[in-house]
Amino acid sequence: MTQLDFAQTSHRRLNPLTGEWVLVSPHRMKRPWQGKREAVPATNLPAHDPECYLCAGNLRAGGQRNPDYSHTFVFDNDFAALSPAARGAMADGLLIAEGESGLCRVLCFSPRHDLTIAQMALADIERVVDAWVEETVNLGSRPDIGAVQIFENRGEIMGCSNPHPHGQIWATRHLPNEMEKETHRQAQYLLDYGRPLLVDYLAQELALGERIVAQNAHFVTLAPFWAVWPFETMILPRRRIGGFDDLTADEKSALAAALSDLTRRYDRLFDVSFPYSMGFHQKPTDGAVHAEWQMHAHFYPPLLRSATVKKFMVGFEMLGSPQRDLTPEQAAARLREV
Ligand code: H2U
Ligand code: ZN
Repeated sequence: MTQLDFAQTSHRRLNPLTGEWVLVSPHRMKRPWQGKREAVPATNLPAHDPECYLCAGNLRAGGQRNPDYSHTFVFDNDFAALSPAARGAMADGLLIAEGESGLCRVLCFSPRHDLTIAQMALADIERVVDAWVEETVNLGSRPDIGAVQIFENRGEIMGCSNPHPHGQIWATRHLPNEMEKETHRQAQYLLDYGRPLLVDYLAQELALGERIVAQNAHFVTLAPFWAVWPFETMILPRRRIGGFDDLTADEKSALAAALSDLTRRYDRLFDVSFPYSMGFHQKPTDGAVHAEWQMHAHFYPPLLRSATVKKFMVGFEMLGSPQRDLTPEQAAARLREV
């Protein structure tokens, strides 16, 4: 094989978790930008906002009143995208559909309207991790739920409806597309090599070091080799952990610490409360063992070169393959240094 110069040559990289390729064009970062600039989010929020539907004691849009909670608070989404009762199916030639049952929950991370994970105390982030464990166990133990997807949309630019620190949990009967791809690819790898894919991947990255952002006793944060978004990262456990329900007390604390570390790095990168969509992939909750599954977090931040210039996924990205300019190695180095 001819040597490939990552920093100079356009190339494509394989995402082994999905089987999809990403186009990397490292020489393009220098191009001029006269396009859209985003607004920088407001930073002077009150600790309690009487108008906020997630603050303690307030009325929600659905008409219910939030309790006077002092740490985390979880409720059924008043405008849920899934209903537990959805049934039925249709198959008419190429027109195929089926009822998709499920539940949507909203998790307030803190009663403080003005905080983000980056600003929360470690002990309070640990309570968020505890809530994720509890939701995984409760939703996952239902016979009609096959997958528990935990996520957070952070910042207006990512479509977040409210600055109050919160995330969502959507639990579905079937595996959503990304979970389906990752389950299939991890299962095939375990069959072929006898070891979980992400355990091998982490070992390779730790040996190289260039894409590692941070690490603690139980978790490693890195810019994946196949990252699509400019500052995309993953948080990976060091040992094989299928899902939230497999975490030990030490690991829960270490996960909270990893989240705190990464979100603070992001905020320092462009000196702005950093927007992203993040979420955890974990083993399906269909009752099977899923020895192939290694739980992990994906962070997908939209910002490219400053607090106001966003990466657009349009044109070739929509019709062909995703494409990136900055290399994951350059992104990891910048996140390591801040
Ligand atoms: P996002 O900001 O990530 O969109 O999440 C907010 C969710 O909260 C959203 O799904 C729900 C919305 O349906 N919500 C309620 O359940 N009750 C409310 O009073 C307002 C918003
Ligand atoms: Zn609030």
